[in-house]
Amino acid sequence: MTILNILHYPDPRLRKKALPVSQVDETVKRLVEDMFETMYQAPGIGLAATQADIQKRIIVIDISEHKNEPLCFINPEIIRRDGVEEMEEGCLSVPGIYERVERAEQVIVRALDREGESFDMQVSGLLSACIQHEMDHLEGKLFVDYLSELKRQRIRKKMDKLRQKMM
Ligand code: GNR
Ligand code: NI
Repeated sequence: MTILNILHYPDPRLRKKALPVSQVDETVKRLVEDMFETMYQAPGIGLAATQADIQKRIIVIDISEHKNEPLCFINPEIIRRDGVEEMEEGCLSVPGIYERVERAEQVIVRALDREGESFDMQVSGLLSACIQHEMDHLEGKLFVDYLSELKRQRIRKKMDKLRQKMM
C-alpha cells in the first residue's frame, strides 16, 4: 500500500477534470486501497482521486467515528437532489481553512462500488455534503470557489505563507 501525495490549493492540477473509469480492474482496486490509506492517515473523511493528481472518477469516504465504515464511489452521479443546507466544510487540499458552504440537503447518488457493482444510495447531512464536495473535486472545483473573492484571496495568502514555512 502507498500513501499518496495530496495536492494543495492553488495547485493548477486540482483543476483537471477526472475521466470515467471504464473497468474496475486490479489497478483501480489497488488505487482505491491506496486512497483509503491516504484518507485515513491524513486524516480526512473523504478523498477524491483528483487530490492525488489522478484523473479518474473515484472517491472514498468514511464519516464514521471509528473509521470502520469505508464507502467507495466510482463514476458517481447525482440522480436526485432535494432541499438546501449550509454546512461547515474543510478540505485536505486547503489545510486549516473551514468555511460554511451551501449544498443540496439530500441527494441520491448512483455509482459503482469497489467490486464494480452499481448501487444507489440516499444520503443527507454530513455524508451528503461530503459526497457533493468530493464530486466537485472530480470536476476540478474546490469549496473555496463558493466563497467571495476577498475570502479566497486571504486563503491564497495563508497558503503561500504555509508553503514558505514548509520550504
Ligand atoms: O476531511 C474533510 N472534511 C470535510 C468536512 C465537511 C465537508 C467535506 C469534507 S471533505 C474533507 C476531506 C477532503 O478534502 N475531501 O476532498
Ligand atoms: Ni476536499
